[in-house]
Amino acid sequence: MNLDWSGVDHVTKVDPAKPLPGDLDVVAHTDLVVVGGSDGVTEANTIDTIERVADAAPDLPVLQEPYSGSHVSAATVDAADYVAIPAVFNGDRANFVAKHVQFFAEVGRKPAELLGADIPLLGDVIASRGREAVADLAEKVLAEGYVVQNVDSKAAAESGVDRAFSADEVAGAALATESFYDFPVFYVEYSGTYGGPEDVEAAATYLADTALLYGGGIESRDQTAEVLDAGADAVVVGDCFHDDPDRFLDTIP
Ligand code: 1GP
Repeated sequence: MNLDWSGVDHVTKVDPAKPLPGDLDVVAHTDLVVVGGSDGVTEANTIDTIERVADAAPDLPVLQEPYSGSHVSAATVDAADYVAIPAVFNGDRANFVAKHVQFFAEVGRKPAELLGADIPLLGDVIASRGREAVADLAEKVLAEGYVVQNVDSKAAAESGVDRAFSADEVAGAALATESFYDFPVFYVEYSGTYGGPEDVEAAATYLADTALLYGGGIESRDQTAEVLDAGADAVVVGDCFHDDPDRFLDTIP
């Protein structure tokens, strides 16, 4: 599954565990919202955040980006347009393979609980309706190849990252994302600090069909421009949306 990234060059990452800005209407200036964080996220605060963003900007596409299957439910799948699931190349095994197997095993085992489908508990009917319910979720799943480059961030701690990749390794991860894993998104994550254009340039070399996102420390239009000029399809802005709405508006290209 992929969304149409043409026309999306500014993404806002809204953390359900952080207070929202007083004037939430500023969110309408972005092109797409990702709801997710690295600490303190729950199903309940995810739904609340998706609903508040939808009230402020009804036409904005919203991705839920969980770091645990416990954030995903029938209600969140229903509320979000997509469920973006990170696979962290420089993370530990849990964050490239194990969490995903666990999540999809849960979907297969309990599709009714997860997806809210009314599934009779008998024979072949379970199998066929269960597959339909799973297909509903699969329609919304968006796999993201990730590199987490700020080893001091909560995102690094959550995904078991203890070493940033070199630019060559970032390029290799991007190439693998497009030509081997076939994920629709590659995400260079510098969460909390500005990483500059180098990794984006390295990744962009190998990406033709994969959307290239950069997030981390963006606080100005100049930084947005630098990252987009380096080859990113979109920048992702997080902290400054929560902390300083005026500065946030200055990151819009
Ligand atoms: C975090 O990439 C996003 O997941 C955005 O980073 O919070 O540093 O803007 P910042």
